[in-house]
Amino acid sequence: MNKQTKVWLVLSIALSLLALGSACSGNKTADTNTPTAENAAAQNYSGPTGTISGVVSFNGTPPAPKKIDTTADPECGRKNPNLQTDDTIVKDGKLANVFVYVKEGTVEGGKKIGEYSWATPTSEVQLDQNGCHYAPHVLGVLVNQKLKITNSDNTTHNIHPTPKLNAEWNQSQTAGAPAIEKAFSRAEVLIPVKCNQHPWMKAYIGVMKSPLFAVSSTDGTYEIKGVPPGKYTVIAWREGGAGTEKPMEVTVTANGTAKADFAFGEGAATSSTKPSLQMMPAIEFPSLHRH
Ligand SMILES: [Cu+2]
Repeated sequence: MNKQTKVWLVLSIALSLLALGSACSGNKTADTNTPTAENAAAQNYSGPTGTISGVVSFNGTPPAPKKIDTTADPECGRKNPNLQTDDTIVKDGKLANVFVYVKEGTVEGGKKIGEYSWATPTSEVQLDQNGCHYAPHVLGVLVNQKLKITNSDNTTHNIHPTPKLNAEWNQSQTAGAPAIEKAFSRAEVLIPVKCNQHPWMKAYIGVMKSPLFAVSSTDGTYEIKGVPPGKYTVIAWREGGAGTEKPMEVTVTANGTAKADFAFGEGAATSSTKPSLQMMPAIEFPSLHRH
């Protein structure tokens, strides 16, 4: 093969690669119709992951749930005659409704967890109003993920999130009205939600940029799957006042399970207690718009 042929060969290979390349980017452009799919393709973590799991305890005697006076709306009393406060749900010393999330940290290899992005799930998260009570009481969604709010009661509710970083809104939902679909565009941990009709109704929504969060169950357990190996600050957040948070340093290995148990209540002051509802954005991810 002479020199000229070689040059020609190299050139044609380069040209074919270019053509291939533009075909690919053509596909990606089409994907931008689903805004986060593109981010996911470009920035998602793809490697082995581990799990963070643990149990949230409540030390000492928990405050007894109080019966709620529902006389203002007889329908609430009829459907849910034993309605009680739900800010502290403790069973056998284990605390439910604690929001546990990876706040920050470094993935093995040196990149910050905030440098990765996750696709917005196409699935929706449901918040139901049933018996003049929000269910679930504490929940998480990803930024821009659909939140579907339903009314299972024969009365009118008025859903009213009071965020600090997102836009505030409130909306009435009569009995039998279709679901209200909403999303939050900015990460915020956590947004209190109230009902303007029933002052006792409260819920909390964590708006997250990553799915690295969980809510403790009635047995106090939680599990966060899909965590890239690395070292992280994990926060356990519990409602009350402006919220109380407990941080913990956690090391996650590939395919391993890191244990992180938390405790609230009396004598559980192993870590700082500070208001977290003031300005506690979730992991600060950089903006990943490509265009
Ligand atoms: Cu209500």
